[in-house]
Amino acid sequence: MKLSGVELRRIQMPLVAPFRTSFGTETSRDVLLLRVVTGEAEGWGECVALSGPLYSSEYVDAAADVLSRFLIPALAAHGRLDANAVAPALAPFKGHRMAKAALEMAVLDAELRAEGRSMARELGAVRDRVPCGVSVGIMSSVGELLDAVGGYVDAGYVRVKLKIQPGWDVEPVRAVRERFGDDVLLQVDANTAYTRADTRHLARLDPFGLLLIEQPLDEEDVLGHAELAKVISTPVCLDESITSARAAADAISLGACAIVNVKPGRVGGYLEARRVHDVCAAHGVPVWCGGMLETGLGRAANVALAALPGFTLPGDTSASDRYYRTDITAPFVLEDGHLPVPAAPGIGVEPIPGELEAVTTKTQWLSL
Ligand code: NPQ
Ligand code: MG
Repeated sequence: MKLSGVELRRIQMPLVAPFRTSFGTETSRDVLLLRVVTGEAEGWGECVALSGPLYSSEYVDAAADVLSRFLIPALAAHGRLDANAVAPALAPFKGHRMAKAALEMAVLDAELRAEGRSMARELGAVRDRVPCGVSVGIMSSVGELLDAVGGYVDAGYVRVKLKIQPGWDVEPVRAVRERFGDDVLLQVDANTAYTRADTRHLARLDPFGLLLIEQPLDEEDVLGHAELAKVISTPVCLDESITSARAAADAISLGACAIVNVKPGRVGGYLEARRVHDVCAAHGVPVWCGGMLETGLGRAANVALAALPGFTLPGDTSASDRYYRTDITAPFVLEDGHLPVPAAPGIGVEPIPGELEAVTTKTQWLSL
């Protein structure tokens, strides 16, 4: 493929309700989209970086900057190109995995559309629908949390994940177990809010039969997770620490995780995400697909990834209306707790022009 240009488009999507995690509260999602234009087709990429460097070191303005000043010009210098060549072409630039992932996603989408192949087929999907979980933010009271969880259970979500932090952990978990019973698949996500000194406290979650505890400790404290895993009975799952397939292999070898959350943006793209899946499968480690409050574009690609055979746990691939009243694509709607895997060429969905325009705050065209 020959690239003719890339459009960077910033959109602002209001959330249906504030989303609170251990690192902060968001009421709106500031997203960077890429549209790659080639001689044969166009492709869409979505950058999952947040407005501030709170989940990881990346943030949207930095992603737009590194894309326009370094990553896109480096691709342009390559001449003819396919999606497999994107990561090697960008490898001289350190870090910025979410920015790289967005660019690779857009090139992959364009390539697959040109060839009439779906992302699901390309990645190796073995299912045409995937079971869905939901991530439930920190609330101001347990009563409010129980109402929220009740709504999601009624909507059909097959798994519930509670965001936790010191002061909001044992009590909400106990309350959800008491109200909804032992059969609900329940897990927690701390987004690095604890330290090794909290080991005894985290062991208090053991009696609740959680599926997993996600990223209790610092992103760089892989050894700490291995030490913690020896003491607590809840399986440890890593999110922030897993930045590549190699990081996944190392963490598994160290005994730092029994389960891995796969997020394509965090590892530099869907092709590396598939390698994380492969490494985990080779070690018998179950994986599930994480979420970054994607629009329908990123959601479509995530659902395709979640259809791979090693994704044996329900992911954070929720329906569009979990986060957005109006999505920029046709909405993903929960059917019997599942989302359908798009089968059309590329990511299988496209923005609705009017909806996209309505949320756009800025566009920039880079001619190549
Ligand atoms: C996680 N996602 O697994 C992330 C964190 C995350 C679905 O829990 C705005 C505010 C956007 C908070 C994107 C889920 C966010 C956000 C992702 C948190 O750790
Ligand atoms: Mg997480």
